[in-house]
Amino acid sequence: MSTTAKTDAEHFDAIVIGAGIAGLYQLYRLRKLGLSVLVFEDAPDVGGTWYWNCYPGARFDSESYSYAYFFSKELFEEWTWSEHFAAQSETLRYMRHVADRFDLRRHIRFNSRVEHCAWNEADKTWSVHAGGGQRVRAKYLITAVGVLSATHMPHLPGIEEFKGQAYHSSRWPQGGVNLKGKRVGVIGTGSTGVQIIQTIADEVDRLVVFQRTPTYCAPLRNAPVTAAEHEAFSSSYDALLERLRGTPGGFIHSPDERRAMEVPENERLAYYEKKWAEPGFGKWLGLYSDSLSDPAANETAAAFVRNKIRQRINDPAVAEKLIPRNQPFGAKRIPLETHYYEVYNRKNVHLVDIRSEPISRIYGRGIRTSAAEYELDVIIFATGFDAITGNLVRIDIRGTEGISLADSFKSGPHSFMGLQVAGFPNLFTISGPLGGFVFCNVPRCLEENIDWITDCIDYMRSHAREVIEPSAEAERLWNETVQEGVRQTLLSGTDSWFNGANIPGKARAIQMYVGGLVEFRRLYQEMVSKGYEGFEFR
Ligand code: NA7
Repeated sequence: MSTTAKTDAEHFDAIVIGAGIAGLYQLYRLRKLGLSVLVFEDAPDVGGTWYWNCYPGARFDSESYSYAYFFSKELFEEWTWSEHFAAQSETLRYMRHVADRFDLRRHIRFNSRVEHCAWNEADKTWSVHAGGGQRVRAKYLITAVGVLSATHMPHLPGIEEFKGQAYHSSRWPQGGVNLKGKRVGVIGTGSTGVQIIQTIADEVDRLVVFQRTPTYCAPLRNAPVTAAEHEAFSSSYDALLERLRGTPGGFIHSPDERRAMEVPENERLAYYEKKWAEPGFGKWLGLYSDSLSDPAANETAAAFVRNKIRQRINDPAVAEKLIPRNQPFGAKRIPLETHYYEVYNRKNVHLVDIRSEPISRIYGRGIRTSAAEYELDVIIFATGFDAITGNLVRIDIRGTEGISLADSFKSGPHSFMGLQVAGFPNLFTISGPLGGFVFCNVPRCLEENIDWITDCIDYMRSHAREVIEPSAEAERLWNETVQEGVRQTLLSGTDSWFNGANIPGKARAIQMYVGGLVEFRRLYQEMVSKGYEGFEFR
């Protein structure tokens, strides 16, 4: 039985931190197992990333049907997505529906930020302190804190002097912001900046985009889902699930097995054109098998995309600023866009390349660069996230030796398969660092990660095991596997949130296993079949 009453001595089987996509499903699974579960959620509602990121233009870059939960066939079949790539408001509505349909809310405490967690070796429990003086204990602590949710706000001098409105995209006011007729500056041109810029350009009086690194963007090609398409999707649950489980990233897209240079140039270009014309990530994840590992193969795709970008921009000088140089195509996540490049053909839009014209400070009326002053009413920081580990290290989590997770990760994250961290018993980290449940279509990975955790807890209960923790040696060997995988790709050489390079002071280290979900599944299943090899039980 669960209780949500607030007393000092509250004890649960499991505490879950976060009520986003992961937290809701983890709650559902553990409750089914008969555990008492309490979920702490910082926000006043469910949704996680999809609650906070309500900025203009926020939407999926995965196909809606592939992003939905698959744990309930009935849920899958009864929900109708209105667009192939749904907008944030629709996704949040879906998540609220899931919370209500499965009666999950009564186990969730909203407006409750977890501040401190400490392992007690004596009674083998976690004590958890959350906002408002809440104190609880639990045998298992599960973080469902999101991969992209710890806001990265750059330290720009003078930021506090700005007299207008300033927002980070991931803390956008829930009621929206009226940008009509305003002078708006956007800092950041990753997926978020791109979505904002293309959405607000024709509404604002003047838009100034501050770009540090140009990014390869590719067309999303969104469209409404027709009644016939909905019919086809909702009756294809089994086939779709099988397809998603067979691709490296849990997306519907998978690469052509051939190597790029094996394919005659004409045929290769025709293939790139075909992918370009299709919706979604096929133009990134559906290229050749060596597109993200062989520089020559990659360059064929990069040149193709550079050409596509150039064709869409009227002013060649602006085009040159927007075209990435010395950067492999797809070594960081590709923003999918709708008329993004055409925005720069508008008279009210100005692009500032802050590598050649650096921001010197923010001042009362706007942003000052080395070359000019830009007067602004609103500044939007689309500057991304301290990804994967950010929200873990912002909570004071103390393991067996009293060492914090933040200190433990100082020289780079460590874990065994992203599932657990040595020194932190009975702590399960959903989408944890160095794991194989990160580089993917997020819900597909999360469901699989959560199924693993739930099965593990079930195993512990049926085998009278109280504590599970990976060995330091297992972590060391796993890290070698991760690093070996990364060496075979172009990912580590490109600055991005994949390797922590976007956060000043963060150890630059790849933060995830990149060998693909299919191979990762094989590895973790083998580990389980060998009696959870690499873990120690007490
Ligand atoms: P990203 O992809 O990390 O993009 C952040 C953007 O902000 C990127 O253009 C950065 O430039 C820029 N940035 C970051 N810090 C600064 C400073 N200090 N000054 C100027 N510009 C800066 O985050 P998003 O939110 O767009 O997307 C994250 C993921 O969410 C995305 O991959 C999808 O999976 C959904 P940089 O490139 O680092 O030079």
